[in-house]
Amino acid sequence: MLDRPNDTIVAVSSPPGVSVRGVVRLSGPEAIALANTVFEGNRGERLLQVAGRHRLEGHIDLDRAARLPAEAYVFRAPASYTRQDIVELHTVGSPPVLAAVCDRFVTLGARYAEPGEFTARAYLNGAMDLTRIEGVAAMIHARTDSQLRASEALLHGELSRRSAAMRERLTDLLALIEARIDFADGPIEFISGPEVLAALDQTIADLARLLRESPSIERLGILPEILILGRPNAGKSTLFNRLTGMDRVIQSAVAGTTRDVITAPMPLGDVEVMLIDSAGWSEGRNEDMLQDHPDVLAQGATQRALSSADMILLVVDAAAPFDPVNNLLLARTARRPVCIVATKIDLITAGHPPLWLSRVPPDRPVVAVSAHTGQGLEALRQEIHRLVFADVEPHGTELLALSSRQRLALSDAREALTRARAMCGAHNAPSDDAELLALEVREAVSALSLLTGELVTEELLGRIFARFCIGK
Ligand SMILES: Nc1nc2c(ncn2[C@@H]2O[C@H](COP(=O)(O)OP(=O)(O)OP(=O)(O)O)[C@@H](O)[C@H]2O)c(=O)[nH]1
Ligand SMILES: [Mg+2]
Repeated sequence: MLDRPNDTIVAVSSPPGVSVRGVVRLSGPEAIALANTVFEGNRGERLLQVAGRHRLEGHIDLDRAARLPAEAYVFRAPASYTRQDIVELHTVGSPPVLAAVCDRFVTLGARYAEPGEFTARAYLNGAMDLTRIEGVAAMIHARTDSQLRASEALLHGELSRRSAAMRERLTDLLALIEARIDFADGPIEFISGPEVLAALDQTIADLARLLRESPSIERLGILPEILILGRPNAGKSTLFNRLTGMDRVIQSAVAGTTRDVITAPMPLGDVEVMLIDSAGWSEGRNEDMLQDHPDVLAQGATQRALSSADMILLVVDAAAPFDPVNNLLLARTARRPVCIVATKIDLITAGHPPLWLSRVPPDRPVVAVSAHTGQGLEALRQEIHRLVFADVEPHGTELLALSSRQRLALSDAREALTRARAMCGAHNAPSDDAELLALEVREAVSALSLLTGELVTEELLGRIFARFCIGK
């Protein structure tokens, strides 16, 4: 892909599936000429005649039988995403139609784009640096609101800006240190010891702050896990199915129906969480059983989910007499966000909530629901949202998440500078060994260059672009 930057490439760049509008995108020297062969404006305008950036309403003619209403967007090089000529044809979002349009362009000499190839061209042609490219990749894969915002920050170059400022400071420092090496015996002092220390300390502090305050972008993409826990037959699977809108889990009046943990995404307003259904909990009983008994295995899976869940829904059958095992379960979930869900509320005569509901610890909110009538489910969703997302994103709009590659480059830079700092010794003066000092500062500069892609390897590019989908 990187070795054929002048092929004209084509791909469907709208999401897969049927939609009102689909987009076919072409980039390369022949993009406009190729689009010109199938597209005509409503007043007979031809794409080859339009200048600069232009939008035309018209139609696509694949053959005489079918005319598709379409809009063409022309972006002439270099004022385009890839800095090449780009044409986007927006037409009906039917996958076979969009495939037929792409096929036509391929017959005429275009090549199908590989995943990420449009963005790779933007990079190769200098329109974007690597941190912004990773912003695009992260945005494509964003599954949560916070991840989307973090990827936007990357895309808009927030990380490049911050690292460019640090690099500039270090490059200046390096020039002065090197001048001192070259003119060691001269009368001029190019930079004083305290100045070197100040520049090093400032940059080490900036790097440390960036590393400390930026969550990992991969972690932001992982949905928070909400475990449904409770005694056999409490109504866990029925609640799971209701909340996820799926009919995945068998629910039945026979206790012990669910044998393993089952997960499914659950929409929660504009975010998503991962809901986990588990087998009914039987405290104390399993120790006596054979180790490979299915109940023991099921409980093991629940236990693992319990240790990693971000929040727990403790499901209690409100229509049944209170079961003391629930108190043990509450104790097991101490220090974790827990919501007690009193199910089957439809079976209780109005006005007579079970007594135990009023006795739970005050920091454990209780929501009464009926998975059958839907009563209380909205209140439960709000409670989950509150407990899971209450403390998230203390940095607000400044949130800048880092990929593990970026984190590594920043840590390398910090370590090199820390070594340089140690060389300066305790006397607040830079070491006489200026060459070694210069070496470490140079190392930090190249780690930062690796971050934005000024120093880059084919392998690294391959890994980054592998995260893209076709058409981007
Ligand atoms: N009336 C009423 N019945 C419910 C409600 N929720 C669940 N049930 C019934 O309670 C029984 C047990 O439900 P399940 O969802 O299978 O319970 P579970 O906790 O998953 O059970 P195990 O997997 O065996 O631990 C079923 O007969 C459900 O129809 C509810 O809100 N109202
Ligand atoms: Mg179940």
